[in-house]
Amino acid sequence: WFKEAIRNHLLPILTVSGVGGGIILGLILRYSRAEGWTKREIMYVGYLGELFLRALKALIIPLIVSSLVSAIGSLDLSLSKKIGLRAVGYYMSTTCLAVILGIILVVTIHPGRGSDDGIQKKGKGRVVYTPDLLMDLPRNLFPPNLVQACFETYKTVIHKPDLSDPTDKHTAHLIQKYNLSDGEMPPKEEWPIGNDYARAMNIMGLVSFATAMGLALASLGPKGKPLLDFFHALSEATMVMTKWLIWISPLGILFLVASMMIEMEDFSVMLGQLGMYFGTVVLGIMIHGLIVLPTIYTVVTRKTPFKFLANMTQAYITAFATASSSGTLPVTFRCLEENNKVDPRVTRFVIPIGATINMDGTALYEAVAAIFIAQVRGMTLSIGQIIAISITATAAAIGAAGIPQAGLVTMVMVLDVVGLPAEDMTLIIAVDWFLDRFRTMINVLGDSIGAGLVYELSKKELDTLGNVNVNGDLERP
Ligand code: DAS
Repeated sequence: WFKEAIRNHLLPILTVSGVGGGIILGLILRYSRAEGWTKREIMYVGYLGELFLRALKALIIPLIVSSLVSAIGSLDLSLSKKIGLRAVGYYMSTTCLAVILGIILVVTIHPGRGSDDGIQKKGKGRVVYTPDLLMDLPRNLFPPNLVQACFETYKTVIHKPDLSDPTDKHTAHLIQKYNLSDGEMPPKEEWPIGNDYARAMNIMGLVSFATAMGLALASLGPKGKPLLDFFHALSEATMVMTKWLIWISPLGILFLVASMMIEMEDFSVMLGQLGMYFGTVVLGIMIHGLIVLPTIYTVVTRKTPFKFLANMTQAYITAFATASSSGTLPVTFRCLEENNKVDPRVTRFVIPIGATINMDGTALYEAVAAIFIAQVRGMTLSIGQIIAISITATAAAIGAAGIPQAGLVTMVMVLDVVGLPAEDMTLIIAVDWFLDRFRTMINVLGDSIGAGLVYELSKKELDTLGNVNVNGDLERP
């Protein structure tokens, strides 16, 4: 028991000590030099953390594609199409509701308040940081960023943009990315238009391609098995790599927090903001989990949800403790089938795919976090950017796997959509491991209610399906 407890709780202990160590190291460094730090030196302090973030970025594409293709490819399409459509319809609608709820809350509560004058804006009044890409190259040696590095090398070294000409689209990108304080930021309307949408649609495109590939493999049946096994193995391997990264994260967090402590202008404002942000996420999760989802269950099944929800308690507790929807699967199955008497033919079909693509808690969290960071940076987001964020948060939640802090991995792409650098995750990384437990609990709750709901609606189809034999496999009629 003791070993199990340590393994389950060692990571949070390491993460909290990483944050604590980062704060102490950052304060020592900050007050050890009266003349302050240049942006480049701050970059050196945060360097290991930066590498950690780049490694996270490198995992995004393999994680999303493999977890989606592997989950959807395993669907048994010969089963009732109606059950599948009901399940996917429920997943998409509840995920969208979660994102909309998150955006309404974060825009009304405005947790990033207090830095409207952008005091947390990076690089304000700092030494000009020239984009020395040769120095940057080691940071970019991960696949997705390699292309970006070449592109930036072209723009900076070969193209040599004239920084005084704000209409040059490369200049605007570099000014924004490197906080160059030479030329003032060009007015918003001159920035490269549409890039927010473009990036959001890229990610949605990736998710829809992976979904289509999964459905194609599922429809191929035995012929698709070799390729499907490849994606299963890729998914397992990517999750192992993500777990390795998550175990290294305390070290990365230490240096990221240290570099943030050096350059942060006003602690009390930041702590207040972080508290408000934490409250916003938990409030959203509670509203979604205790009001929205049970209401949907009641309206659709005409039954009160209390008994059903009470029977799932063990699953919520496991989800909170492990911060992993996939890790909670065995308990979710048992609670649904033994306590709530949901037919195994439905749970076997709905739950495995739900654990991967139906993550309401994560979707809400990604939207809130990205908009919160923009607020802290003093950025005013246009409605178009908020729509781009909601599209990307939905795609990020669908693509995230049900493992600890998977939401952190996909958060990088939500920030990227509105041009926020991945380093800005440092603002929320300190509380992410704890919020992960809340969002995982809601992810599992959403999957369970989905199974219960689909079961209630599919009773008449169930006699057309096969029976589940003693070892839980489906036998067609
Ligand atoms: N921990 C993930 C899960 O298992 C959720 C997340 O990281 O956002 O659902």
